[in-house]
Amino acid sequence: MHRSALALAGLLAAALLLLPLAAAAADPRPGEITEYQGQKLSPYDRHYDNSIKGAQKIDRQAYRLEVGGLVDKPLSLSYPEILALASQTRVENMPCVEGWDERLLFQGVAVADLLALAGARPQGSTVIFRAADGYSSALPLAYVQKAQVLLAYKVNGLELGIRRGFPLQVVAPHKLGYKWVKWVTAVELTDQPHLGYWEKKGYSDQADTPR
Ligand SMILES: Nc1nc2c(c(=O)[nH]1)N[C@H]1C(S)=C(S)[C@@H](COP(=O)(O)O)O[C@H]1N2
Ligand SMILES: [Mo]
Repeated sequence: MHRSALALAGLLAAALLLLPLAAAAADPRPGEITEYQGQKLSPYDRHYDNSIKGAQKIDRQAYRLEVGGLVDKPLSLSYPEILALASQTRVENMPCVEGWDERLLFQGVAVADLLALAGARPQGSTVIFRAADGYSSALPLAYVQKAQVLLAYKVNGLELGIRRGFPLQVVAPHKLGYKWVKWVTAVELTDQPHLGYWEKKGYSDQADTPR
């Protein structure tokens, strides 16, 4: 009894000592943008990783983004080819169902532009995003166009590292985090509904968030 009370007090003291360390924001990386047009950004570096199979290592030279499905001219784009396309830069908030948010500055290519480039056929209604870890998620084409969904290659001004989803992460404004596919390898236009990894397990396919 006495000993366990002492041990408990020791644990509490240790926790109190470590608390300020855990709460302190990570130092920004060299060149990291921390504020944009008056908005404070979440840090690029954070400690958790909730992805289904951990970070995926994608070879920069061998990488191709496939854009296919209901298109007339399927694309197979290298990383430099993607960087050479017209891009957009925007702050967006990503809310996870686990209860946390990240407000980050993204730069990337509009998925609607890629589909137009590939000659999207009019019967396409759903856009599927597939990733190197076998993960997938889908979004309605109308939403992809209206919300200007991006395939981002930069976060807070920095190239996406392997934990951030190198080379590309989906940026899906006002949708929950599980729509924000990382390590994207393929974009597929279809006229069929598609339930992604978490959607198949019962999470909402709409995944709308008021935030
Ligand atoms: N390929 C892939 N993408 C994924 C996931 C995953 O497991 N695999 N997890 C999703 C979930 S549930 C969330 S909340 C976000 C987390 O993104 P972040 O690491 O950029 O914060 O990634 C999403 N994209
Ligand atoms: Mo999530």
